[in-house]
Amino acid sequence: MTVSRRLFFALWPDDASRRALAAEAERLAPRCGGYPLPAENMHITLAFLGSVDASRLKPLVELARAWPALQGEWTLDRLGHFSQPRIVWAGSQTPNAALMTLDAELWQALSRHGFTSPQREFTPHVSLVRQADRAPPQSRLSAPLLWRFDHLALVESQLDDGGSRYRTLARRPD
Ligand code: 2AM
Repeated sequence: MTVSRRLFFALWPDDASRRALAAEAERLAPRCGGYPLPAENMHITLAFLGSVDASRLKPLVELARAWPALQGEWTLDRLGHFSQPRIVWAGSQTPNAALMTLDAELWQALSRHGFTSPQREFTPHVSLVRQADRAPPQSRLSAPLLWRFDHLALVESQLDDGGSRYRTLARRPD
């Protein structure tokens, strides 16, 4: 029997940023419908791999562990709404070159392991509210947030009764 795992590469913010994002999610959920995501789930997905056969996991763990040290910053200052997946998210007004480069480099490395990057453009975002029927009443985050990223993580997503649960399988640095 083949076992598959739902995998993605992501950046996780520090505790203070997570709490600030969770507070924003709590504030927005009643206005947009839907439910706020908890602080521990706040992240930005770089490369979503989807369902991956477990036999392909080892090179992904190695890739994550061998990734060069990261040092970048991202200012989150805007809110948005993806109407199809019904998500309210936080992101930035101006594209972040470091994040775009990191995403492109990651997909380049992943292509050597047979993974193909999606056709659609990468929109860096942190999901705040799921099943959101309405866009946020304003397009600005209530207070801009500076996120310093330094950890690339390979993460497994597991669905349970309470929603998605994320487990870090490898990260660099440890
Ligand atoms: P989302 O927050 O915008 O839904 C685990 O599911 C992570 O992978 C989430 O951050 C989720 O993004 C992202 N994700 C889920 N399905 C995806 C897809 N088809 N393409 C890109 N990212 C996806």
